[in-house]
Amino acid sequence: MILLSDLTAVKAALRAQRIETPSWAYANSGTRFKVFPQPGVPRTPEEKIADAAKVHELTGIAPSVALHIPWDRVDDYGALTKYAHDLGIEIGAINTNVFQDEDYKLGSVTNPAPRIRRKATDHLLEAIDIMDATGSKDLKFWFSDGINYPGQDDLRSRQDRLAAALREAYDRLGDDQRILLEYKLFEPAFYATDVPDWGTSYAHCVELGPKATVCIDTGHHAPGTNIEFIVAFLLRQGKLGAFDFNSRFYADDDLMAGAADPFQLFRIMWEIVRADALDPSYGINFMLDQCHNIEAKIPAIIRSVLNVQEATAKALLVDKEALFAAQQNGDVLGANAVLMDAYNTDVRPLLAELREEAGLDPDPIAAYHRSGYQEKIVAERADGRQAGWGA
Ligand code: LRH
Ligand code: MN
Ligand code: MN
Repeated sequence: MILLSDLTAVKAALRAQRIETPSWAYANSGTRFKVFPQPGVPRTPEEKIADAAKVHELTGIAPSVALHIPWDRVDDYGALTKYAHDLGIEIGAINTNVFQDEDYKLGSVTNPAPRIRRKATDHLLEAIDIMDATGSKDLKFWFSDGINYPGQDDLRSRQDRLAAALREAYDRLGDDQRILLEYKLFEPAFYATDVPDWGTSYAHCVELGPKATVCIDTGHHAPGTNIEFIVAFLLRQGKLGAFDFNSRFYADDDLMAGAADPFQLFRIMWEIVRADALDPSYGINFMLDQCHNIEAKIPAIIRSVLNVQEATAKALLVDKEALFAAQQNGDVLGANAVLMDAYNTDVRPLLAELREEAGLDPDPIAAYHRSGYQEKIVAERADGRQAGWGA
């Protein structure tokens, strides 16, 4: 039973919610088999930011964009930041890329060759310079490092090399900057990955200190993994820094958040709400990390933002008192019913009302289609220089 006074609090929490969109989701992408280019896709980091600004304008809750270096490399990051600010956008997490260079065949920061480790670590440090220039607070690391065959390299030495590179980057961080260390079960390495799971990431973050936290990419686990348990555990330890939200049916599918398993997204957001960790002041960066290979990109990103918002609204509707009482009483079915009642609530009318109250269109996707933006970018960006993964 939701009281009117509770609804005011739910709406306030939803108004404060922030979701960060990834620059690379606006660009062309594909599987390793084929990239299907789309007309109107951005050619430059500026155009990716302009698209992100459109998503924010229509949803009201996506005011920052994550960059990926070198995909978003520019000469003047100060100018790029000013360009973003003029459109109402902040520069979010700076993602490093040590996975697309010939030199990194046997690893980047864990490579057996000192010269290559140096090159990779220098890239991590370069990303901190970019943070200084853009005002970004989050430095995100994902290492593709790993090995394909037993015996190929020494597992333990690779952990030592990883720790050394992380330490060097950590020591270079400013006071209000932090590291987000992302893990992934496998791919591109198939036998052993150097940061394969949350435990490895967590242990390195603890060793580094308070400015290092774990990033959970929802597509990076073995099938059946209970991700909300990881969320609850890391929150309790104060070590959850960020999410890369996306959906998966098989492996790292990078589909729209909330598309494959909206119930899982709700369970994750419930742990966030349970810990009072939704508000931006808590410090969790709720990012998307997706690729829209066959569907229209901007509408897909809007859909993803709305899916996260819907899961959050449902989590905020959980009747906490009833839930905790049922748990205390050992009422297994009652407790489960409280959670399911919230999940089964249709929150779309509530969110439409919230948007109208904020002066937004109640249906952001319809508003996008009516806006003429897609036709405009298709006409303006028609010279075939579209950006993609690696551009
Ligand atoms: C790795 C990953 C990581 C990268 C992004 C492009 O699979 O999730 O976050 O930076 O994809
Ligand atoms: Mn990711
Ligand atoms: Mn991924």
